Amino acid sequence: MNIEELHNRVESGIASVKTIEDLKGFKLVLLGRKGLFAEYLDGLKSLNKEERKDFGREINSLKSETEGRLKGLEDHFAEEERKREQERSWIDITMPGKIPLTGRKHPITQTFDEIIRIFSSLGFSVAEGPEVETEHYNFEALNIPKDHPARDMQDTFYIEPGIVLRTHTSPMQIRVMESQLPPVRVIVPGAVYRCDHDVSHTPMFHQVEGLLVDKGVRFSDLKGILTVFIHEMFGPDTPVRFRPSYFPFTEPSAEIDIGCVICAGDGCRLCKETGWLEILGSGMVHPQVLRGVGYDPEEVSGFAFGMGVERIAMLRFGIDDIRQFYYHDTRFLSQF
Ligand code: 2NM
Repeated sequence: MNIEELHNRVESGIASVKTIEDLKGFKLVLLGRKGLFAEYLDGLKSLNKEERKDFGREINSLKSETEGRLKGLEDHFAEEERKREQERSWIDITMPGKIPLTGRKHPITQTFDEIIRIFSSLGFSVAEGPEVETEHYNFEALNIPKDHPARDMQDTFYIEPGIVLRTHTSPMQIRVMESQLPPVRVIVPGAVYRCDHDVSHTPMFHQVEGLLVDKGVRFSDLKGILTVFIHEMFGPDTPVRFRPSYFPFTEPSAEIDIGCVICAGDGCRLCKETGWLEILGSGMVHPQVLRGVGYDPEEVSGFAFGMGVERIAMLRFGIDDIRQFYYHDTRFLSQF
């Protein structure tokens, strides 16, 4: 019985183990039921009692030493596998997350919302009406005579004779007055259409017009309400100026300017060196318009006003080309 040889086979076997699979195979060869150690222990039977005791002790001691070393190797491979797994599943928790794309309101919608919020707080209700209108509601009822330049084919989109795309939202104010008695306190937001297209005009744009009719309404009411609106919209320190003007549907009429948001009155390209920006048209509703809807101008009076939403949005957000609103470029629109 050659213990030396068994010893050598253990050593060379362990030295050749490179992987966990090698180890399993080698373990079977050494320690399996029909393995080398089993064979050696079996061989003890052919020895006499004395030799059996000595060899038995040596084999068993080599066996338990070998088992220990194989266990050590097993632990070593398990630890290496654990490290590899850790490496594979490592997550850098300092990496920035993926930011989900979120939609947002169009700057024109945001501006509508703000205008509506302010007038709602002042007791105005909101009415909307048709974009395809009759010439009667769009012009006649508003005291715009047949030969008025606003009627020109160049400005108005005609659908068919007598039917137009509304050029302002005022026809809806007429419809509101026809449908109820004073007091009337309403704003009309919506899309309007004019045949015009350049840096400062798009063929479709948006307006909010407003109307207040009651007993004893005076020009000072117009001034008060619209000054509050401007100070809410552009800040409480915004300078306001009322300038005489003309509209067929109001008398007297005034255009309302605010101090230039760019140069604060010093004069620049935006305000054409005047220091002022026009943002509202307004006036006392013409007696002819009141009579047309069946109101008695001796009994009631009112003021009306109108503003371009794109223009207000451009001033609020510092946008210099109105067409930017309608290119649908989300890189542009997502800035607001
Ligand atoms: C403006 C300016 C001044 C206006 C007048 C009316 C109505 F229906 F009462 F006659 N609606 N809107 C009006 C008045 C509109 O926009 C620049």
